[in-house]
Order: sequence, then structure tokens, then C-alpha cells
Amino acid sequence: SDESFIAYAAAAPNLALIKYWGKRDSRLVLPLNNSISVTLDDQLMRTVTMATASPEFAEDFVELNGKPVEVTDRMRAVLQSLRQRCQRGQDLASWKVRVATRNSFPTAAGLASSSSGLCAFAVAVARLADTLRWLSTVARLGSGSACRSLFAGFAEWSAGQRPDGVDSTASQLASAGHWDLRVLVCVVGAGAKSAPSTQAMARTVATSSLLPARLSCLPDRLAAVREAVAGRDFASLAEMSMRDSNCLHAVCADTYPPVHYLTDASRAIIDFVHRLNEASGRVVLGYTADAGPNVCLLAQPADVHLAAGCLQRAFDIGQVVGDLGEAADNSKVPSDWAGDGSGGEGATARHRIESLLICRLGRGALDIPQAEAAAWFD
Ligand code: 2P0
Repeated sequence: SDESFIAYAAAAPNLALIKYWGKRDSRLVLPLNNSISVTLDDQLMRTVTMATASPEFAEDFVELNGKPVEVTDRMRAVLQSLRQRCQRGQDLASWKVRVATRNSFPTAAGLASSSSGLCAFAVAVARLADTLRWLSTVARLGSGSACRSLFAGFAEWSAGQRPDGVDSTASQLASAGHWDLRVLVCVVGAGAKSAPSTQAMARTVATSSLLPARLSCLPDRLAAVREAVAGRDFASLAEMSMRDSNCLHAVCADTYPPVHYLTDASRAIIDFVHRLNEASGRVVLGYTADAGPNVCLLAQPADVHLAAGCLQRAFDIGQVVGDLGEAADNSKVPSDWAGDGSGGEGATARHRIESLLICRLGRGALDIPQAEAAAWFD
């Protein structure tokens, strides 16, 4: 009808290098620690969302990839917060909303779909309500990690200290153009069904005696990452990312009952990275893994070709998507290097990597024009 409003948004998933794990307030989604992420390439991976408001809708309604999904309390919190700020008048604020969301990548593949999904949700509804202030807070109410996808390149989400959370916001640390970093996403396929991160992190806070040790070493690690980003120090960024990923999975193992995300294939990729770095005499790759079995590798552009070639020797790779780059000088790595010892002593079957996605860093949800999101949606 004439009496309806429509808005679009798109967001790419982000990958945390310093992880968010544990809340100080569950209802307001306030974290125990700052986290730092890179926003992935929206050309390769994105959520696109259309939001419509009309006086004719009886209920709020959300669908994902064409199928109705539950309107969660978190989504209701986002809608409520935007209704309160609506700049288009009281009529629209009282109308029900329909949100249709599409992922350009498998939701179940563990590719941080909550970060892009709830970020695009928040931006689309905020555009509907014509209010782009406080978006960090609004996106955070949908899912903590979503607030980092608002920004291109490198983002930091501050834990903040206030009980009302107004100081718990995300901001950009550096643009995507500041540092042409590449992320190689190794999709290893589902292992045992993973614990949802919201519940798992609550259990960690309630039971892990290692979590306080993690929190006490994070200020130094965060400072090291900020410095590595500012100075484009790859070896330092990669080492801090690997340490923080290992630390996350250690507190997950220390959770009672324990939380397991990594599989044998994930661990084989992690060991591969350390062997490759050792054989190369420098840090060629870093890695980081979230609440699932996939492992994301960090690389400089000149090493992508070498890294992918070594991965192909060591693993059974289904498909490679993205820009492999040019062969560069790889003289320090032996040409017969197998990485996981396959074919050597104690060899086992090569582990499977379903897809290897090679990404650049991408735009934040706020940088993607509404018209572009609308064109993607159709
Ligand atoms: C992160 N993860 O920093 C960490 C690392 C998973 C491992 O943010 O409860 O889906 O919705 O705020 O954002 C996953 O947690 O959790 C996550 P909620 P979210 O990316």
C-alpha cells in the first residue's frame, strides 16, 4: 500500500582477533572485555536485509533465506529500541515490521552469521525509523559481535564500565585500506553439534577458574594488537591472534561441563600453521577459530599463493573461492614440504577442508549504500 516504508541494509561478518567471551550483563549484552575484529569482504560474504513497516501488518515477522524464523527476545529488543527513537513520527513507531534476511553463505557453516545477520537487521530497521544514532548500542542488543560489523577494516568494541552500557560501543581502529590483510577461511564442515555461544559463554563465566586469568592478560594483548595494526606488524598481529584463539579454546575446555568447538581437522590446521612458520623461518600465517570448527588464517597478500599451495599439499580441499594471488618467492619452503607429515612417518589420512575462501577486508555496514543492498536483495 502507499502507507508503508521499506529500507535495506547489508553487512559482512567480522572475525575477532581478540575474542569476546563472557558478559557482564546478559540483558543489555555488555561484555567482560574489549574485543578487536576485522570485517570480512562483503563481495564474498554478506547478509542482505529488507525491512518493511506497514499499518496493515498484525505482527512483527522475520524470515531468513525465505523461511520464517522465531522473533527472538534480542530482535524484539532491537525493534523496541528503534521504535523509541523513531524519527518518522508516532504512527510508524506503532506499526509492525517485517524483516527478510538473506545470507550469501551457509548459515550453518559457522561463519559468524550472527554478526552480519544482526548487524544488517539493526541497520535496516534503523533506516526504516530514520535514526542512525546509537547504532552501536542497537546492533549490540541483537548480538554482541554485530556491533563490530558496522565498521570497515579493523574495529574495537569497548566493554565500557557503566551499568547502562552507553559506553560499550564499537569504533573503527583502522580502515580496510590501511593494511591489505587477507583471511583464508578454512571451512572444515560440521563436527559434533556446537554449543550456542550465548549459553556457552554464560557457562564459562559461571564455572571457569581460568577466565579471570584470561581477562587479566587481555589489556596487554589488546595494546599489542592496536600497536601491530597501527604499525602493520604482521608477525605480532598473527602471534597475538593465535595466542588469543588458543586462550579462548582453553577457557572453553575449562568450562564445566566443557565446551568443545575444535575438531581433529581444526587442530591439524593449527599445527600446520606452526610447522609452516617454523619451516619458513618467519611468520607466514596466523590463525584464529571461533565458536565452531572452522579455522581462519591470516596472511599478507604476497603469501596467499604460497599458503594455499602448502594447504593443498597437506589437506584434501573441496573448493577454493577467491583471489589466489601471484606466486611469489617461496624459496625458504622446501618444494616437497607436506606440512602435516602426510606420506611421512606416522602418516594418517589427510584431513578434509570443504572450502577455502580467500577474503580481503571489506566495508562496514554503514559504508554499504542502501541502493546497493536493495540491488543485491532482488
Ligand atoms: C567473537 N564470538 O568475539 C566471539 C569469539 C564467538 C567466539 O562473538 O550472545 O553470537 O549474541 O552476544 O555475538 C559469538 O557470540 O553472542 C562471538 P551474543 P555472539 O566473535
